Amino acid sequence: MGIFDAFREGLTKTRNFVADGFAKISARMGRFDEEMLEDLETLLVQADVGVGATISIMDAIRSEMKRTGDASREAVLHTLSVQMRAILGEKHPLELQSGKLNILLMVGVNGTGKTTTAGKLCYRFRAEGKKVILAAADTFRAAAIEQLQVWGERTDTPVIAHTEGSDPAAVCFDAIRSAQAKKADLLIIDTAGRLHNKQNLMDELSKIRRIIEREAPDAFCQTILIIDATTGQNAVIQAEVFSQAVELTGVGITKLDGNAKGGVAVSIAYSAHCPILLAGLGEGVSDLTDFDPDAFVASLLPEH
Ligand SMILES: Nc1nc2c(ncn2[C@@H]2O[C@H](COP(=O)(O)OP(=O)(O)OP(=O)(O)O)[C@@H](O)[C@H]2O)c(=O)[nH]1
Ligand SMILES: [Mg+2]
Repeated sequence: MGIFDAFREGLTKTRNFVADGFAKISARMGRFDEEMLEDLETLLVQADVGVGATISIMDAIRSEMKRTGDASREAVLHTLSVQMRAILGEKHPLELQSGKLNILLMVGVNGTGKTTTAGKLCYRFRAEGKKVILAAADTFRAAAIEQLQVWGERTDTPVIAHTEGSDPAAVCFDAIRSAQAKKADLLIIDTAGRLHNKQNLMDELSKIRRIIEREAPDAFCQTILIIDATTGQNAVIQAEVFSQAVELTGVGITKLDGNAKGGVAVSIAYSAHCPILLAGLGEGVSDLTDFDPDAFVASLLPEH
């Protein structure tokens, strides 16, 4: 499946919500009036585009209408699409550097999809012929270690794990040593779900970072915050707070499928100041793609 089709299929519920809402508003009259613009504003906020991004989009729509005198459905939709695209910025695919060890550190709050995304990334990079190792640095629950081991089996990837309750930084130490000995291309570290206000968990993350810097100073390390689209504006707050606490390379947004909250990507791009790298569009092993702003906007809005 091409990237446009993947987004289109994954974002069906959000598109239905936004496109149906837009159709209802624009069906009232041929031209947009102030009441219709206000309804469009409400629709965007309901689709989790966020208040800040929505205001900026609506300001642009109003001033473009004033400038051109064109208040048609097509003109409004065009400006909406251009503005969303501008907020989302350039495409930032997740890339590895060749000839050295790459490390991906998966962070985020509970249940956002860190382990699943780590597994999907294994699948993707194994398919590209890369030598990959998984580190089970979520030692909080035995089930978390087992869950990662299942992904290891599924993707034919070795998993470095200790027992439940052991030191996550020690797991990382062993995993780095193993990755170096095997000349692996990529080490993916799965961490425990943490709340940004839980100081001990944030400290644990800093300790992992220090181990990486000490033991693998030449590695190319990327820290990816995994956020769950279904949590709407809460996801935006997580992105803001985590980007202040740890040096984030970018964000992966999961669960863009199956709900009407896909607009949250626009909200995150508007407020979090860090690129969206990945999109989770389902639970399957191949339901992960690089975040593609063009495909995203085309999938969210009605045809025009
Ligand atoms: N529909 C859908 N479900 C997803 C996606 N990504 C993850 N999930 C599901 O979300 C649930 C939680 O995923 P996990 O990968 O266990 O999340 P986690 O962040 O590792 O959770 P903790 O380790 O408890 O912090 C699982 O049931 C996954 O199958 C996605 O892109 N789409
Ligand atoms: Mg997990």
